[in-house]
Amino acid sequence: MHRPAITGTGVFTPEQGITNAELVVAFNAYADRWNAQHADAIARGEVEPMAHSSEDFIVKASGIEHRYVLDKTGILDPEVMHPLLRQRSDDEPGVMAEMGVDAARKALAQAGRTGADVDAVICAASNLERAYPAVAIEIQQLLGTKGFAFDMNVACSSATFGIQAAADMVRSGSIRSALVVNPEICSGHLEWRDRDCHFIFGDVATAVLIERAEDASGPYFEIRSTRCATEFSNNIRNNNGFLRRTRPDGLADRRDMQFMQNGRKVFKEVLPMVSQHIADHMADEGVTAADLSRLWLHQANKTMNDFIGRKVLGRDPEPGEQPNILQDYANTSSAGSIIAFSKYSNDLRDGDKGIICSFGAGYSVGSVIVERHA
Ligand code: CO8
Repeated sequence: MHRPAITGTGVFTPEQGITNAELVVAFNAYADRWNAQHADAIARGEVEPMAHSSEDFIVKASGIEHRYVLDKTGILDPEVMHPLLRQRSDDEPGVMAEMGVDAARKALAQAGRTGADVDAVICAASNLERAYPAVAIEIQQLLGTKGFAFDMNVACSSATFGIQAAADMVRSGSIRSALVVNPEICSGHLEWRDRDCHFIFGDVATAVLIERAEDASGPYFEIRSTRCATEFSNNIRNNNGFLRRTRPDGLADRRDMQFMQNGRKVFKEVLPMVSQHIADHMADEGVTAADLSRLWLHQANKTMNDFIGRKVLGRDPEPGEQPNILQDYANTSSAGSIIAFSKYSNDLRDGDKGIICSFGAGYSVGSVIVERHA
């Protein structure tokens, strides 16, 4: 048996960003147009007018102030209201592979490695841009890694579940190293025309390199233990899929072909599930709150993270103990906790411990207990 360790992390951040102010202006213009187009039906009481969105609500309800996206022009155009990405030929890298490779190269550079040192690539993300061939295999080819590659999807928990899969393979000895890559193009499956959720998501890609601890050439985070759990729920759902054209109105502009959630229910049901999950994981590993230097939580909602931080530590987290990045990146699905880990972990000292934790659609929860070796 070997000790798996995270030896490098990388984040690809898109060049374009959207502030809440820009987002609300575009949404309200869209709502005004829609109300004008449906003025008669609204007057007859057949449909409700669309209400305006508000910056104050967004910050108060979520803590989100800004998001990065691959294309803001389409999203902010009231006649379009979704990103516009060019069609790429099959001979050039796909967009998910391209952003994943950028994050992966940064992770490899941090660890002092090249693609040739890697035995496996897992592309773990909420959505995949095509059915096949696997995006992971394209990343494998672009990086020149050895061995094998595969895609997996556990929505918001894709990264932590991917880390467990890779860590288990490294631990057992079937591979020496793996890249877990998380290209999340959340703007592609967000319904920008729905004020209940139009502010929630952003785009990003993250990567972690996992190697045997004895192979590490610099400081690393030993993966002490991982734990994954799932419980079926329809409260976060997207019905788009490969059977779409087989259904009578499958190609229609249907609301359920984009991200949908019952945010209040998710909030109420996921909080106790996550708090208990982390508490059980820590107890089974003999880790107490006093042993933890940092929590890198899923980045969906600031109030939710404050609550989980208090539950896990038994007190209000000190500034920096539970870093949030959602104010800048919004919810980036599985990548959120990895962005936080990548940006806020280098200051930890030898022996310091922390927990990476994701939660969301499925429902799914994944926790990874790590220990710094400097
Ligand atoms: N502006 C102004 N008012 C608004 C707006 C808006 N934009 N939106 C809603 N309101 C109004 C509502 O209409 C409602 O009015 P009323 O009280 O009159 O009915 C009022 O504000 C309150 O609305 P809510 O009850 O919906 O507001 P909440 O306080 O619950 O906040 C949140 C909404 C922020 C969504 C909150 O419920 C939340 O964060 N819940 C947790 C959600 C969560 O963690 N989800 C997991 C996300 S899934 C994930 O991370 C990955 C999924 C897979 C990837 C998908 C990628 C696209």
